[in-house]
Amino acid sequence: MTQTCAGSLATCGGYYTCGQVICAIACDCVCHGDPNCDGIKVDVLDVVAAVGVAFRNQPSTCDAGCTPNGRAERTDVDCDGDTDVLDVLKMVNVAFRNANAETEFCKPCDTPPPSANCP
Ligand SMILES: [Ca+2]
Ligand SMILES: [Ca+2]
Repeated sequence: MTQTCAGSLATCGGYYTCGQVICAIACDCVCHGDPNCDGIKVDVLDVVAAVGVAFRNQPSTCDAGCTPNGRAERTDVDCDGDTDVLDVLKMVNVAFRNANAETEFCKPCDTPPPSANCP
């Protein structure tokens, strides 16, 4: 994915690799939708983790280098900036109803979520 570079190399920070005009996004979201980051996306442990964030005040697990906005929640699989019942439903669909994580989940690299829970 490429994105027009807004400014100088400094503006791009650690997230973009800047050319003169184009920034290539070095996006690494391997744990998105996989809160325990065991490479299995999604199983019951991931669903339990998302339920904890959505309903039990558990802190979000955030990853840097995963969105132009800075950090993204692993359990915010619809990229609206928060982990709630909709994210839990999407994860349940992938874990137990044969939904495809590729189509069910948003891509934080392409759709930068606001990062209110990931300061
Ligand atoms: Ca997992
Ligand atoms: Ca969400």
